[in-house]
Amino acid sequence: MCEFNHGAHSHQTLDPAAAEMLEKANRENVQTVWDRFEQQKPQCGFGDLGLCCRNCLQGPCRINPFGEPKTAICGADADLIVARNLLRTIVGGAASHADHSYMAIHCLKEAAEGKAPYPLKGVEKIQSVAAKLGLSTQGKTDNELALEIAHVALADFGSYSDEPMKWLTATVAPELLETWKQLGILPKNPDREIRTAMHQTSMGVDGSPLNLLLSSLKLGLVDGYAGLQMGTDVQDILFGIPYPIKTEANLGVLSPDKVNIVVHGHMPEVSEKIVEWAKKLDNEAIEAGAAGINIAGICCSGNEVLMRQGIPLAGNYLSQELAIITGAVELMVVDVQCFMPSLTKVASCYHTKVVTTTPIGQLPDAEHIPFTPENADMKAQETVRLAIAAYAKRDPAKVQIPTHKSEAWGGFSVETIVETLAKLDPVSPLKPLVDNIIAGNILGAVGVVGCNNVKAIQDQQTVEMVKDLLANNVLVVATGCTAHALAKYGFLSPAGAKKYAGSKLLSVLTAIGEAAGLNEPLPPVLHMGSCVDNSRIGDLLGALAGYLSISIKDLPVAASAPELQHEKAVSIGTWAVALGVMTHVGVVPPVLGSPLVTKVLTSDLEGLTGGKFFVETDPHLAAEGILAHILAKRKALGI
Ligand code: MSK
Repeated sequence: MCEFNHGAHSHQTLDPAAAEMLEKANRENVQTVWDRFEQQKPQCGFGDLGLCCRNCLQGPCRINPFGEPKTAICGADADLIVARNLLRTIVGGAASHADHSYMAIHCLKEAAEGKAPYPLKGVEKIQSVAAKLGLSTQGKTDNELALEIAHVALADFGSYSDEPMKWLTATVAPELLETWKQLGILPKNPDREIRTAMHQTSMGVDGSPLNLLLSSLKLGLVDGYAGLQMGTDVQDILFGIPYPIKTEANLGVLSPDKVNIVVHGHMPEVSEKIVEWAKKLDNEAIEAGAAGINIAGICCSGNEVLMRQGIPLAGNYLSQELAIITGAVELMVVDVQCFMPSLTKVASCYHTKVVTTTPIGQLPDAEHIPFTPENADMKAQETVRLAIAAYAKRDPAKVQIPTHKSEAWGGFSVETIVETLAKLDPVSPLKPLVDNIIAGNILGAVGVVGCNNVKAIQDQQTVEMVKDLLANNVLVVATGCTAHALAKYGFLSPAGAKKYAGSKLLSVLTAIGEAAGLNEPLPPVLHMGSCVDNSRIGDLLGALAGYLSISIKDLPVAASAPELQHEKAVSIGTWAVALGVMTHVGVVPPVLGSPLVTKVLTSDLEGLTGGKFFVETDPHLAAEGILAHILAKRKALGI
């Protein structure tokens, strides 16, 4: 199986641990994502520009940006094709997040009814979500209230009325609701919006690029509220609100003498149970000759169990194959989203078992262990025991674990941030933060989120841009694989504050750290969680805008996805733009084939929502653009 002949090409990563594993892959003839990227070159120019249409069987059609043909067989021009393709991309992202959220709601319902073995750990969140939804809490047990919350969520998915989603209207400020109402983009039942958008983009329906772009904004809101917000709220009820917790990041967290299990994907329903049963079955691993069981995370399953349990991060999206190439991973368990179909092929070169767990996320050569909320204990035990059994098959000659790992802090939920600030001002916790923004000690804040993309050097755009932002006293919050990237280079540690933060920002981080009793600064980048946890950033922005009685669009803030790859990153970005946030992307999305769509996204949208996209692949120029935006917002506020 392992007979890939690597051609001469340089592997593209900033991460020394990843580089070490790529050399090992070369020696052992294992193909990786970087090799497959080489094989795809040159990538299709029509696809790159968004000018290819496959929406009917007369096609595929393509538009020539430099001549003829200027229309597809049906008459669709470049603007229409690009706008339709963009909406379908956002539908893909919104559907992923809404389905993720739906799975969590199902689990909450089963747990609250006593049918699934998940004790509800987020009791404070039950109260705050119930209050947000306007539910009476009197005389109700936590389980009764949680069940009612699950029913409100399910009612949004089952609604056939023309009212907008309850979860959305309960979350956002009236002024934002009014903006979205005027634009006609308030989503109703999320499933219906996803269906309608697929219909709208099918052959012979919507011929208006501008109407399709408005629907893109609407689907961004579907992602934001049926996916991110609902998903985070429900997961916090099930698994607890995250609080600051210390861990380590990079491939060096894998253990040379323990059974290594890597959790990968997005669903904490699976990864939390694996962590629970790994602890309970540690003795069985010792009986099998190992020193115990070590769990590490990849992608957002990793973020979920880091945020609540301090499980270390093995790596981000582009490192998933590399974890197996260490030869030290007994088992990788995946659930949904972001796991490469190549995993089983890489695993076949080693002793690693790959386990799939959901009906929609299967791999032909993997072991399928179907998890449900009801059988999760049994299936988690089965999975952990499979890993223990695999330990005996580990080949010491093939084991090479990089030594690289860094200290990293996670768990910065909004609740935690407010609680920490309350140490400085118990009456008005946001005041110290806002005062420091007004005084210029914190110039602004940027949410840096998203993935790795093989088109960019792994982690480089993220690291270089964030360095520039921090040096200019901009506070950074991070989620997803970007948080992993920053964790690897020390940005999520107190030492990172001294190394990377500008002097004014450092003094604020030090003051907050001391007030919180840490005796050291807060990390300069606050890890707020997984992809769905981007809702926490939205909540923080809403709270700051509310405190100042201004709109989110007027805050000196921005968002950035320097290395995005997934459709979800595009739909999250669209939600951020709908909120009024300028959103940088460091990989050019396939829209440049339409001057109209490009202009609307990067300019005209600002007149509608206050937000827009900013495309820049150079990390230093990206930081410059973001800083200019923050300074302009400060000037407009008179600060
Ligand atoms: S896992 S969507 S590669 S952040 Fe959320 Fe990472 Fe992007 Fe997947």
